[in-house]
Amino acid sequence: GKRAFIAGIADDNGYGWAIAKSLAAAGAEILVGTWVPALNIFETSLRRGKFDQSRVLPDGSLMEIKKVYPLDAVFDTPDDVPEDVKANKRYAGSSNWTVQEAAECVRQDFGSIDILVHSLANGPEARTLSETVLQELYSVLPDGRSSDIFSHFLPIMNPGGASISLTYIASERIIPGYGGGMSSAKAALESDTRVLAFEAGRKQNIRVNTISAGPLGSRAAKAIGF
Ligand code: ZID
Repeated sequence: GKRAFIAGIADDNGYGWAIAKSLAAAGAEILVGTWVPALNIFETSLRRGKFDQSRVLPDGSLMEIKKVYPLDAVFDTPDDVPEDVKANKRYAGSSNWTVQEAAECVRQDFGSIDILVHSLANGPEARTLSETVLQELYSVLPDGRSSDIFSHFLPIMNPGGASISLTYIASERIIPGYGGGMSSAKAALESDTRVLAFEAGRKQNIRVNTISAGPLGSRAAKAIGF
């Protein structure tokens, strides 16, 4: 079977969860990358069965998540993490959550993956962090980090594998309300996708695509009033 790593699941309402379910239904093994501050509640909810109803697959079985990795895609390597984030209570309890370290942990645990899913958006949780951290977050939106995620996970991807991310038509057309860096982050994501598809396709026979998604009442969508 195939092994998939899905970055960007912290509840059962978003695209990441739905994609994970489709992959699980098709027989893939599911690994998940969850935003560090949301990790505790996500794992607790999973363990307590809060998501059991939405874990049901078409054959009646429940989707198994093989392992949940803490991840903060804003930070490429440990050197990129500012002191106030390191000291933040919600981060100090977890380790190895930069993109580079998460990819290395997956490699140590499982060797390789076949499918990489980038389903990151800017969570409303960001608003509860300090102003300084907030500024850092807005200057490097997770959407804009797709090439970092890709460059660290590509080396552990098997030839013939595939990567997808989620984009939005606001990259090309004016969608009122979809501003503040979000439309340009999607434009960057689409541009990165084209370049990465060319490079990774030639070097490693890996497909790179982004899907322009329709509206879904996820946490991120509600946070921006969509
Ligand atoms: P979600 O909140 O379920 O998923 C985003 C995840 O990213 C959450 O689990 C966060 O915790 C996590 N996250 C945030 N920051 C970080 C970080 N630094 N490190 C690690 N994880 C982090 O929301 P979702 O499922 O809506 O978002 C998934 C992807 O779909 C995002 O790239 C969206 O931009 C994209 N997308 C969503 C929608 C939508 O409607 N939900 C649309 C298009 C694209 C869209 O906005 N008409 C109007 C609007 C839209 C489409 C049509």
